[in-house]
Amino acid sequence: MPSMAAPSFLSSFALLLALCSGHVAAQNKSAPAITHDLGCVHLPIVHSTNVNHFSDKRGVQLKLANRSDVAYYAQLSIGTPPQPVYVQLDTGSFELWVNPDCATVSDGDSLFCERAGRYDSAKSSTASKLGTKKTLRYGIGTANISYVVDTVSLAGSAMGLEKVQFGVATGTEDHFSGILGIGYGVDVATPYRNFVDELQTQNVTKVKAYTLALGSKESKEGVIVFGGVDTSKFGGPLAKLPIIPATQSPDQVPRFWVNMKNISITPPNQNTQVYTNSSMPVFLDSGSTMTLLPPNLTRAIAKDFGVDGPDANGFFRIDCGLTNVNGSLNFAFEGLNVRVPYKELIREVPGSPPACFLGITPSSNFALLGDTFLRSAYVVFDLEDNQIWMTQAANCGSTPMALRNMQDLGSLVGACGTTVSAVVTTSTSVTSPLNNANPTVDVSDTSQSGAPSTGGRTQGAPSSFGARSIPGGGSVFWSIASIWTAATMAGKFI
Ligand SMILES: *[C@@H]1O[C@H](CO)[C@@H](O)[C@H](O)[C@H]1NC(C)=O
Ligand SMILES: *[C@@H]1O[C@H](CO)[C@@H](O)[C@H](O)[C@H]1NC(C)=O
Ligand SMILES: *[C@@H]1O[C@H](CO)[C@@H](O)[C@H](O)[C@H]1NC(C)=O
Ligand SMILES: *[C@@H]1O[C@H](CO)[C@@H](O)[C@H](O)[C@H]1NC(C)=O
Ligand SMILES: *[C@@H]1O[C@H](CO)[C@@H](O)[C@H](O)[C@H]1NC(C)=O
Ligand SMILES: *[C@@H]1O[C@H](CO)[C@@H](O)[C@H](O)[C@H]1NC(C)=O
Ligand SMILES: *[C@@H]1O[C@H](CO)[C@@H](O)[C@H](O)[C@H]1NC(C)=O
Ligand SMILES: CC(=O)N[C@H]1CO[C@H](CO)[C@@H](O)[C@@H]1O
Repeated sequence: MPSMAAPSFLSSFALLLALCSGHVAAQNKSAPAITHDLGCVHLPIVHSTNVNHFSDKRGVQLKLANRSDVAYYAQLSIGTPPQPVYVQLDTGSFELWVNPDCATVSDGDSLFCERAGRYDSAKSSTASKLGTKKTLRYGIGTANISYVVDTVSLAGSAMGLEKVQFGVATGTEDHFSGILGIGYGVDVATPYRNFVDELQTQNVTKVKAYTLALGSKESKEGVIVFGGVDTSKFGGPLAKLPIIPATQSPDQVPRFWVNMKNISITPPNQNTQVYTNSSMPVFLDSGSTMTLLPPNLTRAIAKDFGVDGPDANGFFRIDCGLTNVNGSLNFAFEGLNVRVPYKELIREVPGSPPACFLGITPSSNFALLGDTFLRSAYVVFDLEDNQIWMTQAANCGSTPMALRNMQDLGSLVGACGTTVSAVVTTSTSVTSPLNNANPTVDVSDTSQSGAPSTGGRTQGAPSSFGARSIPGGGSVFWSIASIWTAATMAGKFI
């Protein structure tokens, strides 16, 4: 039996301070900070405030640092002494790896890449190399990794994990940070315990579950709570959606597949219209900047945003003025309707003038809800009971709490008030007096024929996601960290 006790440097307050100074030193070494998350102003260990529902010290809170709206990161500290590294949080893949080759990405991305931090196993007294290698293939890019086992702690947290297996890249293409795959792990998608498995095995979390609140574009900061929830990031109850078992899912890969009932649009005049053929299984993918939907559906939505066709890269360029229009695209699930405000749906690429794109791109191979959806949702991923708990995201403070068991979620009510809730209790449709309708929003699809389009999806080759840059758009890299190809999955138990 390996010793599972928390390393002593992680369990003392003195070393919490050491972690903080390590953090500052790294910022100092790598010139301008990539995050404002400096210093240890709040104790990042989650404390229970409700002893009836929550155990103490069983949730771990990480701050997410956004990089514009391209991808979402968390900071890990790896090794002894700890080396801070930013990794992209990816619900759609399964493994942790670090040290991308920053020379293979574009100028703007390489700077970010370098500042995200690197891990050197030679500088860690607790590192051991396993001598095994693997190639990971993503929707965009590949990574060749060698496996290492080392201590991993959560930046700014006193919680730590010993003997965590992860990859150190020996060569990568098109990756500007390492990736923290937080999908299914041991016995499902990986032959070893992944990061989420280890959190539970080493009793850092009580449950194999975590909560993702990416945060709105405006708030620029979200939170992931491993083993717990943040009740100040939603209002009202959560709706429970079963995760579709891999064997019944469109691509047979164990992802967070759920049944989407329909998509509708609510323009400023409040005249909500449901899109035809918008009922289908979708998976929740924080590793994808964009939401991917079938071409016909994407085109119908794009039309309502005033654009007829995609550009050469498959993106729908839209009027940036729409970010100020009070409308929403709504994603309905059983008992739940998540409203995504235009502002959050639209991908704004900085520049002069800025360019704006519909946050949905067409894909015949995948239906996934990426960051352009997830920013507006509050999602609990329960890898134990294979459930998603979801509602509208809100923000009324910070109340991270640990979960003792997943059943507690059934009676949990968010602190932000029920007016922000997305959970449907009656089927009354609301029609309010009109605001001034926006002339660029032309709702044309009014019918709904609910044939779920489940058939025929296969895992795509990376080339099916080829469009990665927008001419003249500067650094507009987008990410699909998580679409593993069939080759990657086939090799998963090697
Ligand atoms: C984790 O908790 C369980 C149940 O309380 C206990 O049996 C086990 O020994 C603990 N493991 C570690 C590594 O502390
Ligand atoms: C880091 O900060 C310390 C103290 O603020 C300073 O003395 C040192 O020169 C800095 N190092 C670099 C590489 O900037
Ligand atoms: C990964 O390794 C394979 C096999 O050795 C090699 O062909 C490929 O070029 C490597 N890829 C990268 C990005 O280093
Ligand atoms: C909706 O799906 C049906 C059945 O697959 C198809 O015949 C029809 O053309 C689709 N409609 C649109 C607008 O894509
Ligand atoms: C897409 O729409 C066209 C025209 O409405 C229709 O003919 C075609 O069947 C649709 N494709 C799918 C996959 O529904
Ligand atoms: C947007 O529309 C909603 C629903 O009608 C309304 O409650 C809200 O006040 C509107 N906001 C603005 C800024 O007009
Ligand atoms: C959309 O889905 C929701 C949730 O299942 C359902 O209540 C609603 O009736 C659906 N709308 C249409 C037009 O199918
Ligand atoms: C920490 C970080 O990278 N924050 C950035 C989040 O995104 C906005 C733009 O939307 C940047 O201004 C922040 O610097």
